[in-house]
Amino acid sequence: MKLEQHHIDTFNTDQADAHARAFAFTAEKVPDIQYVLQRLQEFQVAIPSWALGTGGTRFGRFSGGGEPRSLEEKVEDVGLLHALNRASGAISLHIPWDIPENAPAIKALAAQHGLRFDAVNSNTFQDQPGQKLSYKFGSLHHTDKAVRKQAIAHNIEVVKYGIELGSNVLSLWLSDGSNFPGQLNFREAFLRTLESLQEIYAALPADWKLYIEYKSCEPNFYSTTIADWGQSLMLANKLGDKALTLVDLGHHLPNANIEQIVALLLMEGKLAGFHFNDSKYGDDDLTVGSINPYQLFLIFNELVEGMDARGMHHASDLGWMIDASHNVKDPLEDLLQSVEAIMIAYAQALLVDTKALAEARQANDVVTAQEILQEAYRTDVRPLVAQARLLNGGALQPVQLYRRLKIREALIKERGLKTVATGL
Ligand SMILES: [Mn+2]
Repeated sequence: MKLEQHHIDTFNTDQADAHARAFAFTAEKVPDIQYVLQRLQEFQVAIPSWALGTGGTRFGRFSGGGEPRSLEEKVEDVGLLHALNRASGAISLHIPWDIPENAPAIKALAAQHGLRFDAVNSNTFQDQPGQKLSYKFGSLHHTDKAVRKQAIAHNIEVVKYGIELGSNVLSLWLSDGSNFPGQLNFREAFLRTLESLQEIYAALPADWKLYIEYKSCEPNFYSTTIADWGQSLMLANKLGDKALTLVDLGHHLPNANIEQIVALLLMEGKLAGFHFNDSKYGDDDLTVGSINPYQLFLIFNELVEGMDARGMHHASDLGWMIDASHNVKDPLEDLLQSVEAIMIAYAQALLVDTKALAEARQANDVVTAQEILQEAYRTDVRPLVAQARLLNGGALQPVQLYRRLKIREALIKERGLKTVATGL
């Protein structure tokens, strides 16, 4: 299904007066409102193809109905999100869950919805039907060279699909690790991983990048071969300029200071971008901003400051993607909430009085420094985000309109109640 622009326009007209009052109230306090609106209008967050279906846990999976049955339907779902919020203009594919059989046709379909293809993701954390060798004991770090070769070949094949789709990033996450002390020689596992990555890196086209994601634990419970940003950065530095460290918010040990990690990776020119989600305990894959919105704001504050210091373009010089899974929510509603939370945190970061903050820091005026950050964080920027969306042709209230138009009901009618999208 495809949304008609008149549905959005009619809905916006109904809300126009209330929105205009709220926008005027906030905008009046923003010194350069045009700058903020332009940045918000440009900012796009990629939607992963695996987040469009209801996810499960190791205990079970409860599908919600109307889930996309094919890659084409996944593109249509992201098209719906983008029509509503005008900030979801890219889709990130996971191979082999979503193999583009006919790349020109899928590219054309995406273009119809105003979408481009973001990073392509490889998968060596599970065995596929008919696969010759198993990844039970890892992939790129495996003790058996034949398994490593198979995993390397898979990554190079993913790049090939990406080239057909117009992507220019291979995003890589390994579940490689160990479950028990003694199982693995850490140093040798790391060096085997490096050697495998060198082969993949050598196969990258000149204009491509390799994002190396890290994760502290799970599915392995004793060690992960790329466990933290230091280990990822070591690999990225050894590989070369095209290799960068990807930060997934849920992949840290509890209470890690992620904003500090981000600031330093950015300073080194080694930050690839983000996988957004939220968590309370571990890699919980919760809706962005649902647990710790202040942390999200502090991260964006470092991103904006750090990118400005390096003269980077906020929207296009880092990779922005959601990486989450939804057990109990309608995935499309969840993604709308997640993108909204990201836009809110970004808008708040754009409001920080950086000059006053630098002065307060120089003078060691701790109270003023904290006040400046919290002043921005406590500003209700939702009308600014809504105004940017309105200017882009999106809906003032995407979730409300999604429900009013009964989009999920229409998708269930079209696709059936018992559809299960590929993914975890
Ligand atoms: Mn991730």
